[in-house]
Amino acid sequence: MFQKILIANRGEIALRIHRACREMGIKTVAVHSTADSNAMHVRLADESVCIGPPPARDSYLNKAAILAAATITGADAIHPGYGFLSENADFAQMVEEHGIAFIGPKADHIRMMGDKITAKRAALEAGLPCVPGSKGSVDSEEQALELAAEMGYPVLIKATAGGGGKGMKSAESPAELREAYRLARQEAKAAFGNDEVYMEKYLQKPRHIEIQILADSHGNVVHLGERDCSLQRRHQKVLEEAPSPILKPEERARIGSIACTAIRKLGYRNAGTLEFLYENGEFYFIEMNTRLQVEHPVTEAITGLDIVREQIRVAQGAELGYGQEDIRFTGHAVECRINAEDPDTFAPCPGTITDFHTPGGLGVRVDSGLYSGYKVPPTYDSMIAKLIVHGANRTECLMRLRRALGEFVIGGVKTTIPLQQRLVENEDFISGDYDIHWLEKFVYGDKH
Ligand code: MV4
Repeated sequence: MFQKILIANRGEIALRIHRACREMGIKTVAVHSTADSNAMHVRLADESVCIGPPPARDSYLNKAAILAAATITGADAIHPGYGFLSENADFAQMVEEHGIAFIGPKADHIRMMGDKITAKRAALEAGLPCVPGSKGSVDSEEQALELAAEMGYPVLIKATAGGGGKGMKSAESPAELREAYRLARQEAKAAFGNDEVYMEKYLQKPRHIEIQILADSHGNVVHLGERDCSLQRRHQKVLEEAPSPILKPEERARIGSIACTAIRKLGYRNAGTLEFLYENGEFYFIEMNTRLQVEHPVTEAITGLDIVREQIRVAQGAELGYGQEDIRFTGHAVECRINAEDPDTFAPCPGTITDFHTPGGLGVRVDSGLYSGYKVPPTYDSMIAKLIVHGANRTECLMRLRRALGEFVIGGVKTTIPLQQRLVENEDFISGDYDIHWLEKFVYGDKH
């Protein structure tokens, strides 16, 4: 059993992980940059170690400094959270080689899913439905043109090392494809130092639906249903909900069962998320995330499970101890991401928090490292809080969400709360009628 866990992250997720550890009677070590000396997770942790200056590459991405901190504090395990080193296979491997448990999957699984071509190949072999496309990489413009002619337009060129939309270009004609192919490779090279690309049929109005799974090291796998993450702006999720307002129970059971079978075949351990595009009643696998995700609390709300606790348990070698039939889905949950940004221009807005009053009451959860007097540093991601609301059904959930957003007071910095307030009053959103492009139009276009 783990006695002490080092939390290799910052902000709300470091605090979230600390809370699970504290409830389990596990001591915590916070690591932090010089910009985060006064952070809430550092204050609450049993021990803390400063690992470097503000830039992430010198602190939260500094593998040697984090390993040294784990060694000197005698931590048994490292929880990487999300972002930073959470999907870095070399780090996971280094940690394990030092006799410290990595609270995540095996390095080989991180590596496999990090490369989108090997991920898709593995997914296909494990029986997941994928978007039609190239078998592997597309290595020349001629090959791209030939394949597109067979598949039919529109097509999409994606970076193998990608994710997050970088190195992704669509094309509706051969002329566009020549340009898209060149640009995608160029962008991928610049962003990832790897210009390998592949091709898919371009789905024009899908939803982004992801399936949360939990797997132990004994071959037990369950799914915790889906999250609808279609409301994104520039590949940043803004609001997520579970269950998806458009999925039927039979569809959930079918894709959930396919997902569990695939995860079992892969021999995967840890929490994980299978990302799908959903269009015209069909699921198409696109990527797998091998980490805890920002939006995990909506799944926790509807299942009553503590996903971080489950991650820690399975990393210790414990069995899940329950089967799919024991997972009950109750009600509806929504998460609003609250960023320190101008709600109109999205320009980051760091600064000192002068007031902080969080909403409360039945079905309301706020995950945030903020407090009155805290200084939001300019160095990191601008997400400063998550508001998660649960209700008996979607209507109740949205009424409660409007009430909770109205109670939220964050003074001293601009936040995206006003944008979230407009969103939850919108007719299309209320009826659940949105796809992955809808939010961009809402923010910039004709949906005000
Ligand atoms: C796609 C797609 C349409 N067709 N693949 C964007 C990021 C990357 N993770 C996958 N992405 C997409 N892949 C095919 N074959 C459209 C997107 C996409 C998207 C996906 C999910 C949520 C928001 C999005 C916004 C733009 C494009």
